[in-house]
Amino acid sequence: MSSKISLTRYLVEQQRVDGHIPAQLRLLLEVVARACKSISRSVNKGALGGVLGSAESENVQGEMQKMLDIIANEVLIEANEWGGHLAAMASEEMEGIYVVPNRYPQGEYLLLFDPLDGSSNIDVNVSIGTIFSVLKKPEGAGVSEQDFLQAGCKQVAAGYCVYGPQTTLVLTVGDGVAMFTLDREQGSFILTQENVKVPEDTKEFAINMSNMRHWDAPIKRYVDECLAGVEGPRGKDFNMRWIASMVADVHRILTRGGIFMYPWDKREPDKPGKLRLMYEANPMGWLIEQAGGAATNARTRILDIQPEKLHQRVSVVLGSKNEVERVTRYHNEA
Ligand code: P6P
Repeated sequence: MSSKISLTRYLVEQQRVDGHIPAQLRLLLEVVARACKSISRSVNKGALGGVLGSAESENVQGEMQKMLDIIANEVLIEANEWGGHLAAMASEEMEGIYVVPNRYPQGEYLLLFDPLDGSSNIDVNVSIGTIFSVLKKPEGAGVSEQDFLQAGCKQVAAGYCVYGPQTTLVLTVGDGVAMFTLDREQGSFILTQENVKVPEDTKEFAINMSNMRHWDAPIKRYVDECLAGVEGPRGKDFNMRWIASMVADVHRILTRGGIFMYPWDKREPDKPGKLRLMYEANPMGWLIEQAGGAATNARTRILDIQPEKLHQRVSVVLGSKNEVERVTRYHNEA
């Protein structure tokens, strides 16, 4: 019987065999995974845990917070602040960075996260998830928000945990993408897929179609051609999915291919898009690239974007390489 490989063993081997990740980064990732297990327990309790519904407060994005948003944020902060591997954290739910208190040793990594992405799905029992990204703190004493403003290509680890029919942790440390499914009886994440690959072509697109009248012409051209099906210029029929939970949509694409789009639209012309660069687009973009896909802002590679603000937004087109490149081509031709 093939021995089950736990997340711990996978990370130890990435550290020892491949010399790929330092011990401090391995420890950080194990702490994040444990925090995700704890969040999964709260999510799975739902109404029984008294954790559904609104928290009657707004986050820095001006969005109504759900109680589980706040719980997930606190779980990640409390799990990671004492271990000595982090200097500071940044979260979608907090305006400024959270510097590790002086009573704990400061480490060399920076952790960014969207503690519970897809909040609008919490109360209707649809998959949600935690997205995380790890950067190295620049040399020098202390830590500031400026230290976080690194392009996505500087990430040293990225991943998400999707809380769905299974709780699955998906991770890259720059050596491909691996998936770990939570074995609740043992309480450990077990390796269930490695060397994840996104097919270069697809027949499945994901976008919120209710925004169609607000899109720019190249996006409209691309979607119209998908809708035209086999009689249209693409010569094939397409399927559509939109879960309105980026983690769930990206997980489907990593599992069977597809293209995900949350483009700029004219409702808020001064904003490049809805999704956040640092703790949504960058980690998801790196995972997709590590699995052989592509991730752009409809024109240029997401991981090359030099951030100017911690919570800055970005347009996102990611997934099967040939489809993402087609969207870029249509923007260049416009
Ligand atoms: P809409 C969830 O709120 C989120 O940030 C992503 O997870 C998701 O892809 C998107 O917003 C859904 O946005 O406008 O379709 O509700």
